[in-house]
Amino acid sequence: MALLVAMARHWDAEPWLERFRRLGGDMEILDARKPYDAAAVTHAAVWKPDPGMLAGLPNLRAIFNLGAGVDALLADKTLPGVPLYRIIDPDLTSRMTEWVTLQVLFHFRQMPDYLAQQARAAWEQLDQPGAHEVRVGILGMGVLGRDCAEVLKRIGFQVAGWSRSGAAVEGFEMFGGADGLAPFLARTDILVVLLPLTETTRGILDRKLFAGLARDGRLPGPVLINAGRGGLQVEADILAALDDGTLAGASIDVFETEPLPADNPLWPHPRLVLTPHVAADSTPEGLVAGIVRDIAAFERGETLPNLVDRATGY
Ligand code: NDP
Ligand code: OXD
Repeated sequence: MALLVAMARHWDAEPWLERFRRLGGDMEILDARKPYDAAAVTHAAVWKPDPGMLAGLPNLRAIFNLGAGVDALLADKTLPGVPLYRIIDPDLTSRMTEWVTLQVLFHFRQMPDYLAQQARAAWEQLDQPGAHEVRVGILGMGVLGRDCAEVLKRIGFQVAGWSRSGAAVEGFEMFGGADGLAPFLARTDILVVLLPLTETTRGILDRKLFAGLARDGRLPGPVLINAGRGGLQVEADILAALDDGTLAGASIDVFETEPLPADNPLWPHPRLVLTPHVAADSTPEGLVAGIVRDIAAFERGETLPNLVDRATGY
């Protein structure tokens, strides 16, 4: 067996190769940046490899994506039809929950206002609602959304979720599909977005959706938190909604164009918190052991929970 490790040029491949070599047992580890025998490759571990690269591997048996989202990979129309697996891993999940909880609390505890007050040395104590008075809605109640929901509920927020199926998630009010979106938004003060980018979800975060968020809550206005994908959001609509008060604030980790150009008007907005697609980093320390286990389980013919459904695109 030989595992080809291929990733976007801005990723440092060395620590991944080193860890796969250390933990990969008998598996030969091939570096996609150097010449290799394409016919020898049986498995591939990839993050945004050059389009077309995987099509040239005649004996490829499975692809392991080094992240949770597979939108970039599925955009390659030459991608071989072998089983494609994504990351489901406690390390990635807890990183996302840290980021989402940080952003929810940042807005809930009015940090944009306090930072502005600090800048002008102003001592003003703002009215602070309790967490139990604030409704968080998680758009995309999958592996990551559910973990965030648990932690936010533990803090005291009223948490509900929206998913494609609307399937029950124990302990949470769930909404499903197109019909469930309006009632879900109408009960949401802080909207956390953890959807995959698919043909159905592209551009979903637009002016119409923002206008549907609750306006009868204890916060000055609705808040948007997006760590899903930049393609979910219409950035001009976010700016317009922040400017006219449809949104009171936002935290965004993912963008239509990454890296976000320095002259993008999102950067300087005072009600926006921006981070450079770091909500939940994939790290070799966190993920390689799990991928090696997955490859072994795949070879034993086991069913893995992280198999991507090519029909739905996630
Ligand atoms: P999952 O596949 O576990 O969950 C996806 C959720 O979205 C499911 O609840 C699914 O519904 C729902 N969903 C999908 N399509 C629709 C739709 N059309 N309408 C309504 N709901 C929909 O994914 P993860 O939780 O593991 O990851 C979510 C995304 O987070 C990734 O795809 C990736 O884009 C992003 N991500 C971002 C990172 C970052 O650093 N910023 C890091 C890691 C991931 P159902 O339950 O019915 O299937
Ligand atoms: C992912 C990401 O999908 O880091 O894992 O964006």
